[in-house]
Amino acid sequence: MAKSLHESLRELARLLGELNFQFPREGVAAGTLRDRTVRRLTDHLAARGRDLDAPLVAVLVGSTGVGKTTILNSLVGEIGPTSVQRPTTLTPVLVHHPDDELWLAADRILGGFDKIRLDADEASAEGSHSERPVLQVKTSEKLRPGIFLIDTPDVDSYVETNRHLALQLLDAADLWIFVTTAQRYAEPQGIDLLKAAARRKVAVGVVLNRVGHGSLLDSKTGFSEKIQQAGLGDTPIFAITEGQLQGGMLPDADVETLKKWLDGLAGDALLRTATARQALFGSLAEVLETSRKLASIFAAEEEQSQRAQTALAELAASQKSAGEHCWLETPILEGEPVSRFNHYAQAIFEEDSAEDSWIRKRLNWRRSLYGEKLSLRPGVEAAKRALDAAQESFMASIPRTIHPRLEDLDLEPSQGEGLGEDWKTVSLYSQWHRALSGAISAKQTADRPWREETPEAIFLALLMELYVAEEQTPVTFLEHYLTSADHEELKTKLRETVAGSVETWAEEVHEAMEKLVPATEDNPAQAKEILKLITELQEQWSQ
Ligand SMILES: Nc1nc2c(ncn2[C@@H]2O[C@H](COP(=O)(O)OP(=O)(O)OP(=O)(O)O)[C@@H](O)[C@H]2O)c(=O)[nH]1
Ligand SMILES: [Mg+2]
Repeated sequence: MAKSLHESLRELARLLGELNFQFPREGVAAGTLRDRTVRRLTDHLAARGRDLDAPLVAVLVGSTGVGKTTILNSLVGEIGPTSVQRPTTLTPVLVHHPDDELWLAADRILGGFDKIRLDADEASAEGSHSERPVLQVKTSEKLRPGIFLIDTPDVDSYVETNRHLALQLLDAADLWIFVTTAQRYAEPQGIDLLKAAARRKVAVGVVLNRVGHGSLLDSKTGFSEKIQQAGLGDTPIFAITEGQLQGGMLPDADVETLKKWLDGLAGDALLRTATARQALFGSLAEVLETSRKLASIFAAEEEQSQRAQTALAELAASQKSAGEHCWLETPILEGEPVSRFNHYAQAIFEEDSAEDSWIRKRLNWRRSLYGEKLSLRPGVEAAKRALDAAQESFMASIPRTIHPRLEDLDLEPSQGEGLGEDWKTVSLYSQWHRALSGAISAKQTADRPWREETPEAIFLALLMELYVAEEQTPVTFLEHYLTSADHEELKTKLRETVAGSVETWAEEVHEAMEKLVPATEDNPAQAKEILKLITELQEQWSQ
């Protein structure tokens, strides 16, 4: 048996909700768009798909200070505060006739909001601790049954939560009542909103507030042109002339035609259902289009993931040779180990060249006075410190070479363009970089990869380097010290030890990076399931 519209929409919301986008996107993060689409499906479409005859959800929407709250108060009696302070309305207020109360219970309609009754006692009004945004709810006998009238915060607000709240309400509404003034109707934000309504095919009424005396015809004609240009045909315009407010409210006569229009929509079951259906299918077409885009972006992540793997493999190879180079170039045979060696060699030289036992005694006496011991140890310790410093600089070079390579990967698919509105972007690149740096610094603090004898081998190598290269080296000492040593073997051993450590590190860093490349094998299958459901929905329900 075919699924009901309600069931199919909930299924689509579930499948979209499982899309775990892992690659960065230009402009808008696909994840944010996914969340908004899921909300539209659950808050509005699935709910409407089940209860087409529920009261119409009508939102008063517009910029701050155009008079939305004043108009609502004038229509239904004083509800919310109006003010010269901008913006005033921060929490949306829903007004309904007492007969419609049950529709709001059990979240059948506007399920994405926590409803707090303004006319209930204080205790229940304070009871909300959920993550969902709050909708204050009030009843009014002045409103007909069949409509929920909602006053929203300013849709183009500089306050981010206001913008998001207003957008979320627009997404859940069946009727947009766009409020503007004679001075502000041509502002681009308002025109964009009208265009969005035209795209969605949602029913719209517009209120042109604060029209100057004698300029009604001019204002109405000018605004009407803008409305036509935005693609909205026969939208009713309710003009309200500028006048004195009475107790903060407009005289009844000024809102009479608007009230009649709303009463007419609420009271006529056929008209109401037709309006709800229009919003449902208009929004559904948009949501299906967006879902299709989300599915194809998600499927494309599989290919991006493979590109990342290939790039990383290339990177690992070049990283290895860069690492070896870095090691061989490192000034391990300079600095402190060298001066330690000179000190040591000088002492041995002195001892070696002392002709009689009395001089030797004096040398021994001086050494014990200054606490000097003729020992390889300080030199080996110095070599160890030099090795530590070389490791630090090798590790530090890894992110410096890897990060630019990641940016070169160009992981932005073209389908990602133009999806966004005003939703916060999330940089997954930065998360990726942070995770990589974390993996590298974890390696940095891990145990040293060389064996105990490595510093000693380095110190001995130092002896040989000086023996071979430096004229002023105490040759007799070196001859004495190195008579039994096999130089070539020692040098080879040292190089092997160092190269072995570098290779291990390069491999470990590469493995850590590979783990960071998102696993996307299931993406194509998940996307396919969504596309199949979209096709079914289109065949069954669209047009
Ligand atoms: N004189 C006169 N003042 C008005 C009229 N409509 C609104 N006002 C005043 O304009 C100011 C803003 O009105 P509000 O109703 O708070 O505007 P709003 O659209 O709800 O604003 P936000 O809640 O910030 O989005 C208030 O001081 C109102 O008293 C009108 O028709 N005539
Ligand atoms: Mg307001």
